[in-house]
Amino acid sequence: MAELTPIERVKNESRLLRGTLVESLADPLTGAIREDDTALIKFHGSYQQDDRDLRDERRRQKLEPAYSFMIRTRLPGGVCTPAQWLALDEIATRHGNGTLRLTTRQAFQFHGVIKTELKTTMAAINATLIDTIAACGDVNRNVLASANPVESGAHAAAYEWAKRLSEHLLPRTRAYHEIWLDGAKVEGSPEVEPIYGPGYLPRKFKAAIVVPPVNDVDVFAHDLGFIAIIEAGELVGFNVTVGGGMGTTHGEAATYPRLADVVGFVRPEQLLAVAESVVTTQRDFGDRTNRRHARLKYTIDARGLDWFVAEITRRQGFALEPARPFEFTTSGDRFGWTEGLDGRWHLTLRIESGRIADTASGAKLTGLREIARVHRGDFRLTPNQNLVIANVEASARAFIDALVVRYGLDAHARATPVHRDALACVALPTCSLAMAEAERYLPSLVREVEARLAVHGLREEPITLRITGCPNGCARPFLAEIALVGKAPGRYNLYLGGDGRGQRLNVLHLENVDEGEILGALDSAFARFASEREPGERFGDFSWRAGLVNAPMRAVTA
Ligand code: SRM
Ligand code: SF4
Repeated sequence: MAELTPIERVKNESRLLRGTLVESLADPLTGAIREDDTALIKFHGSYQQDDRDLRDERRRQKLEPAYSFMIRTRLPGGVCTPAQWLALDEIATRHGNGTLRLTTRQAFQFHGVIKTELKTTMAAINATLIDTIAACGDVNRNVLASANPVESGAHAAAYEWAKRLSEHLLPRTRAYHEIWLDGAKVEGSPEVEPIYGPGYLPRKFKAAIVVPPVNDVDVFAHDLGFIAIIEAGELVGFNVTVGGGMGTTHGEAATYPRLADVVGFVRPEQLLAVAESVVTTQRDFGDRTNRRHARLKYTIDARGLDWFVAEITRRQGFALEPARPFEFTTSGDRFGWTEGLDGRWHLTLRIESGRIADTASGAKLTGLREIARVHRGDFRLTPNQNLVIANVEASARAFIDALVVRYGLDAHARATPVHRDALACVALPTCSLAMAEAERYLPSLVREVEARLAVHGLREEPITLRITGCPNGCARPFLAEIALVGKAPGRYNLYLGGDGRGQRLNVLHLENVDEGEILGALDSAFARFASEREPGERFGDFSWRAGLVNAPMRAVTA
């Protein structure tokens, strides 16, 4: 029988995620923590990283790498108050690298926190009533919900269900409170993890709730998804999706992105039971011998979808009803102002790569601080690294608009569609897995792509462009119409053919190419698209019809 991966031992021997984290933090001789603890700290919402820009120089100077920690919050549905925003801003400025990073999973990330400040920072985040439990690790991660949740009853319900789902699947160990908040040690009867058990899950697990017609959460990229079904204006339940995921490894055909399958319909009151049966099935049958084969998508493909549905039915004690019709028209965010049913307003801002900082191109951190000081509604992080200033009274709109312009936060009104919708993962210098640049490369890449589009009269064409520094897929690149996936410094795989609705995977078009080759290929594709497209046809659809991509099509049909 194949051996379990080393991380399984670490989890099982960790006394429910405690390990030797306390000792690691207290060790003054290094800026790092012990190796086993680097796996455990993820469950608490943090990753040990080192500044890759400085690696070679520090090696030459015989210094240990410039270690620091990334901290990620758990923020179901991405909602926080202005008071929380101000507190998080202060934490980023005081303990981090002076930036707030909005992620593709509606959370905040802090980068650059050094070990000696880690505990204070974790406690400071917790004091804002936002925690970091299970933001990373082999557990259910931050639960996504369609943004603009107060726009209709269904959006508000989706947000409430995202919070309940996140709470329901939260680890029960008190380790987080003990280690970071000096909580009392648990005495007496041993703690249990009723859903996860001591080995937690074989791998990360991700869930999302979406309200059609905008597939802003990319629901088919998730292990578990719920598509809200609204009939006569009422939320009657959800279609359930299982087995989505993006991560792949270059050159390993046994790893692949997979779109989730729609397996049935449930009533709202059945949602938590279904989620629990999916999670425990993955807990018991997921592959714990190979982390590259451990996500739910591989469990389903190894045993078959019918087996999987029968197993969750047995566990939850009821059958799913047949899936109901649904339709997605776009993925991504809706920018600018929208009015909610209650007469309050929501402004979606474009935040490039989710990075909020004061730089030469604008004082965005300061600007949002000024807005948070006067804003009486809330903030909502979108699943596309953008930000909604939500629940604004009509009378406050002009004031907010003035601040948005003053601090250069009005990119949503100025940027081309391709720029507005583009996503890039963090990549260098903090991500230890990056093979190429992504976030830092996006601005110049977009400028070059825009220039090619303009030549062919396509400047205002909505096209989804996503770039990641490696094939793990953190910006969900395999759903984009154009995707660059990092292979080596300055070299990428180029994918074409997503559908702009998050229902079709793209296909490898060129392998291991540099910027010149990428832009050359896009230029000729745009030229053909401009002259041969059918009315209203999207670039991704044209890529298939024109034979720019040629492979079995993998798409979800409603
Ligand atoms: Fe991710 C690992 C950043 C969303 C798939 N991801 C990482 C790490 C932690 C690198 C590491 O393990 O050392 C990156 C930290 C970079 C840094 O310096 O901050 C990282 N992932 C991100 C974020 C910040 C990207 C962003 O630019 O916004 C996103 C944080 C989300 C959050 O708040 O929780 C982020 N990651 C995603 C997504 C998109 C999603 O979830 O909707 C995916 C693809 C969906 C999926 O999971 O299939 C994703 N990240 C991965 C993977 C590949 C997993 C796999 O199944 O193979 C890894 C690597 C791993 O787990 O081994 C990874
Ligand atoms: Fe890092 Fe790769 Fe994720 Fe980008 S896609 S953040 S390079 S793990």
